[in-house]
Amino acid sequence: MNRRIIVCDGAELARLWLRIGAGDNEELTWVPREDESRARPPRFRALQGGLVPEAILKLNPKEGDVFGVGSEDPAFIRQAVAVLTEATPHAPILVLSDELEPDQIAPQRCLRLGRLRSLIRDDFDEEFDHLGNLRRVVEIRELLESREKVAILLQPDPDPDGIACGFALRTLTGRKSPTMPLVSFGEVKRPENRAMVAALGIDVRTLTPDELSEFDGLVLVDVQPTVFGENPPPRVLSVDVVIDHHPERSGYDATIRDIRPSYGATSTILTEYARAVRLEMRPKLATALLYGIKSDTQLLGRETSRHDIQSFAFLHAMHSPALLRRIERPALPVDGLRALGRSLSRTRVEDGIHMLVLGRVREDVIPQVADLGLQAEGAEWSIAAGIVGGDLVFSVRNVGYVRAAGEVVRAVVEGLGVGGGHRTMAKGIIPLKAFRKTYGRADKATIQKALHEAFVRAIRREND
Ligand SMILES: [Mn+2]
Repeated sequence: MNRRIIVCDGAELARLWLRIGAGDNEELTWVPREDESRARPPRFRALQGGLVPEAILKLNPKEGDVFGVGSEDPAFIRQAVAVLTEATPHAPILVLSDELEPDQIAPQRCLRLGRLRSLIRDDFDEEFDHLGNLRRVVEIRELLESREKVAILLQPDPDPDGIACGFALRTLTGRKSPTMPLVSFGEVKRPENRAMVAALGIDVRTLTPDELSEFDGLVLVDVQPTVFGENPPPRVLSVDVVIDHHPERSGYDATIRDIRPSYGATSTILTEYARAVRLEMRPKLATALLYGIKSDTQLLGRETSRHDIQSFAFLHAMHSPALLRRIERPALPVDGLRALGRSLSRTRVEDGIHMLVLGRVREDVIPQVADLGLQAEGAEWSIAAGIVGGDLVFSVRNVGYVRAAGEVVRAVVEGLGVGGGHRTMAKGIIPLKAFRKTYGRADKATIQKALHEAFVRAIRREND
């Protein structure tokens, strides 16, 4: 193993080095200051003859060894660097000092300056952050402990962030669904969100505001009470716990509120809770929270904080890739594949647009086909369209360096339906009735032509 040769300036620093755990591969040396000669720190040896090249050569430095120099005295550091460079011209040197400024030392081929204080300080700060989160969890647990039945209320049409947080909070309080169900005033609608609850086996019960009276505890995650309209039910106005990352709202009471608008996802808050109490993070929970962060931040794109990135990294090591794939790539039904096949047999890329019109399909097939369509050579835009119930539904993807997909889709559906999205992903819905009124019919050829022209117009309009 390559050695680290450590040179400490004085006994104080040498003792600090021991305190924080000197490594087995470290050769520990120190240079006593005046009147320190008898205070040799254990395991350290004094540089024989002081800080001179001969003393370094006596340590028998080999190719591959590296040096660490710790001191708060710029003169000592300059001398040490000069001595080390003379003894072993190519050895890398790490200088650890809080006092030295980079311009106080001559440029070296392979030298890095580290701050001893911040190296230790950052760890302290992180521990105190964990402690703050631990306090939250303790408070929440104590508050809910004596309650028989607690509702975890999500926003209507719950999204992955909310679902993951409900699941995490229930795990953190040691409860199961009978005494702490996830509830919502509206059902889980979006196909990707349905895929998530199906893959994870999480139940979200739809109930009316009146039905909240059967609970003696109420927690809101990823949502705040005043979201529920002008006159939210009284039970919602007075809640036990609110955990959210949306901007803080007023006009409601909560015994505990933890609102962190700088966070990209509430799942990040729950991940920090879990870490603070050293919760055993099972793959299923890790996957849910990871997907919560991923979908709320558009894969760490918009509105992402360092907290989100740290939590994402933590969860990534523990999640189940197979489970995540099942959520993001739900199994395609055979008739959906046949519809794709028919559409692919006539496919072409025109004006950088690759459009696949599928006819009547299950809704979750459409976004997956849109993902696939973008792989066509020459495609800057991919559009997959299908008929779901009484609507024409289409998913849009683009390569990212063109106009924002959300804006283009809004222009396409203007006056006809609803739509929107982000930079590279968007979705539009046009009721077939409205489509027929404008274009006469709603067969595949008409849809293909109408959407193509509308997209060309919208993309060009955006470019003006
Ligand atoms: Mn959220």
